[in-house]
Amino acid sequence: SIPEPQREAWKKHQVQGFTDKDGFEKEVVRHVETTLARSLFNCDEGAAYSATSLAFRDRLITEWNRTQQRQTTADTKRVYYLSLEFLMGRALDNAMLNVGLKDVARGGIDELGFRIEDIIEQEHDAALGNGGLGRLAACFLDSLASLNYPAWGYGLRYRYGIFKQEIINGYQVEVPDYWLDFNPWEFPRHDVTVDIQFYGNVRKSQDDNGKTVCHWEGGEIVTAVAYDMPIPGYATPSTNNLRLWSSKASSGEFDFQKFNNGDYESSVADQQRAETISAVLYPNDNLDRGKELRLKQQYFWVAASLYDIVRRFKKSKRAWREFPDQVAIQLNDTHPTLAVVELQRILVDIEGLEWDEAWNIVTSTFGYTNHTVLPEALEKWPVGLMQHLLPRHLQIIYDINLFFLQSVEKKFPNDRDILTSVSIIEESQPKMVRMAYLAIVGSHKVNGVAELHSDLIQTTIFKDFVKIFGADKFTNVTNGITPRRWLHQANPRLSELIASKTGGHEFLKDLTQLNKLELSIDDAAFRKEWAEIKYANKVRLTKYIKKTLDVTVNPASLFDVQVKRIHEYKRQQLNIFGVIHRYLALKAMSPEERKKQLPRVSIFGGKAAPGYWMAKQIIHLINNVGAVVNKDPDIGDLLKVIYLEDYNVSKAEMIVPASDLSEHISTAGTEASGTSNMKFVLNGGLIIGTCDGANIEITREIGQENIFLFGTLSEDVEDLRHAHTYGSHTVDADLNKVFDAIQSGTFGEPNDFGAMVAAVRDHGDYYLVSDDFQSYIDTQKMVDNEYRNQDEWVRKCIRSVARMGFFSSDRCINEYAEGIWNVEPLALK
Ligand code: 7GP
Repeated sequence: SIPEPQREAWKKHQVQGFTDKDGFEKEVVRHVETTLARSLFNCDEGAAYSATSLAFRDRLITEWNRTQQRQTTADTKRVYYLSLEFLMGRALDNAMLNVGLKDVARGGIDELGFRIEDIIEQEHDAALGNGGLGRLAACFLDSLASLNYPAWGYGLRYRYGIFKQEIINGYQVEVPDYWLDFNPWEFPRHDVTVDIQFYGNVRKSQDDNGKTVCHWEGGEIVTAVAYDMPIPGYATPSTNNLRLWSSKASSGEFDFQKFNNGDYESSVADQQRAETISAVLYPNDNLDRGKELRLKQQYFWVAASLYDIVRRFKKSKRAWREFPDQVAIQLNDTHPTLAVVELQRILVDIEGLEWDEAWNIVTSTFGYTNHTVLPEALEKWPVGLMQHLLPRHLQIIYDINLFFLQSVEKKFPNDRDILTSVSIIEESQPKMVRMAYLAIVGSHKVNGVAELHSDLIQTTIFKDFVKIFGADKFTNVTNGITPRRWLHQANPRLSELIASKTGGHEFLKDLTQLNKLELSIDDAAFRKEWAEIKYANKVRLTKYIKKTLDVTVNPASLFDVQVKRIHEYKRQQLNIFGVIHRYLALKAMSPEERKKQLPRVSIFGGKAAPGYWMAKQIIHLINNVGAVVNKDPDIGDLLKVIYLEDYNVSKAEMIVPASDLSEHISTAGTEASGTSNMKFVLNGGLIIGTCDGANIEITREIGQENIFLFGTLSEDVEDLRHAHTYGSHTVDADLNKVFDAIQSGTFGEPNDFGAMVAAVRDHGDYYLVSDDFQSYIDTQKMVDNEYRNQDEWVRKCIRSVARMGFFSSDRCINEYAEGIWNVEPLALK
């Protein structure tokens, strides 16, 4: 650092960042003219977006520097959130609002000849995630910064985020999402690199004291380069860091010999092979595919992150046993579990600690969050692959397992069954490493993401571990969402109305303040304004539907929305069968009877994993139903079926505020929590849902009179599945009529949907669509009836919003901080 006498010059010129319109405009013009090398003659909306973003980025980075400096001097404990996915969405609007300068920017941009809304729309979503788990990580970063926790996110800088979805002739088509063309929000740190080793072999030697030391040698080296994204807190200068690693060939790797021999092609090929590691996000949600490149990604990211964390710790010159006092690492599902092994390797092989001492440090450092009980999502890696790619790590895993099983044997002598059931190595053909078990053994706390889910992991998939470690190791932290993005940013008018009734914007920092809204519930003018805002949000979505799909929908209809990844367990098929049932019923009515019906728009959106055939069939059926229903003159406004292409975070910000009713209808016990359910209710929409995930806690908070629950309970699911397979399984008449319509070609080629129908009718109906169909239809009828009474409906919405305070990710992060990480906030002075 700079010596004391010269620091004066630095202090004098310290960047301050703009605070008013003039200052903002000056920064924008400077960036347009110098950074972008343009002028007022060729500044289009894209350039105006870039310059605006750069102006805000400059501000953020000064706060970032101060925050990091403060954290280093205070030498307090930091949290590291390791996640393979961060579904951030757009950054500009969020930065403007969190810094509190959106109005300043609006005025300035207006004077420079643009509209702020158009500028915001220029930004490409940072879509480095699939669905729930990735978006949760993004909400957590917002809360960590807003609550002044010293925290870093660590992830991978994919060149291609989640694919862009196009719907062509009713089918999903995937298009690559190259999002890095120009990204003003990242700082490449070409000086922060880590060399990561793969393959090779392990050599043993004796040190001076006769102790065996392992050396991992040979193999190949790939370099990790850091890219930082500043994460601004809301209404606080605290600005945290999201560090994403990008892979490139190490300078040693670039084969100059080959190059000089004229084998230019193959030396470039080596380079490309290295870059492949961070090239693409695996597009699966709730599914593990076990590809070698995926394991490479995991180790690459985990090893680079740990190297960084350890390097930072070592600067403090503290003793190793103090590591867990300085560092908490959260494993976002099992994807980063190799971090457990890597830290043990660093401590034992490189730092020379004894095994037990090292293992104590490791287990005190890590916490593990489980996000699903679906068996197809639980990660396992073949022992052979692990041996090949990470030979030393496999040895360490075997040792961890050995010591663990020895402790189990002591506790449960002569119980062979428990040993096989909890072994980290599954004795299958081929043998597999069970990553969830490794994560449990390597962490001091394991949590689920909603009460039901946390109960289920403790009584089903991890029940033997509860016997071994005791119930204290297992806990629940119900998910939450950030009210900044999901209310203030997505629904500015509602946010202002709430502010006017609750005494300012305090609720954005303490969401429980929403309860003050109940005091205004009898105020007719307030309810009227509330309803007007919902209507305006629906009009906005109506225009978008017209523009993108050329379908006219009536904004006075009930907007019924299901947007999320397409998955059989989430049961979009139940929804579309219900839509078909409604269509058939309308068709069978007389014109007079039809006039009495309530118009409804069924809106779907979401991506299917490219390899998930059945999910793609579901998308196809929804689109085919839309094609028939939307142009049926008998139906008109009474029913429209809309498939919104390429559902993502920025589209969610438009869709969520426009919903009257949203669907969260998973088979009970399958949706760990769900988080969009919280977003919809927070925006004044009611929900129809099953007794699953966080729906249960939402019901407890808002009252069962404000939610439409239906369907099988999770404790009955097993018996029903058993009965389907071993008893006689019949499908009720209404659902059969739906199937008949599909199979008679009403919605296109019947063969296309044969497997979908057969899954329910002939193949055991694993997701219990037939069991829940009738109660679903009946509940939808109740929805129609209740929607007719608009005054009462609006009251329900207001009451629900007033009671949603619990579901802020701020509450959630405070629970992690206290119960798992043991970290304290550290505000800037
Ligand atoms: C999701 C769960 O499906 C969802 O219910 C939950 O709200 C969300 O995590 C956040 O906790 N899980 C995933 O996205 C996922 O891919 C497998 O889990 C690792």
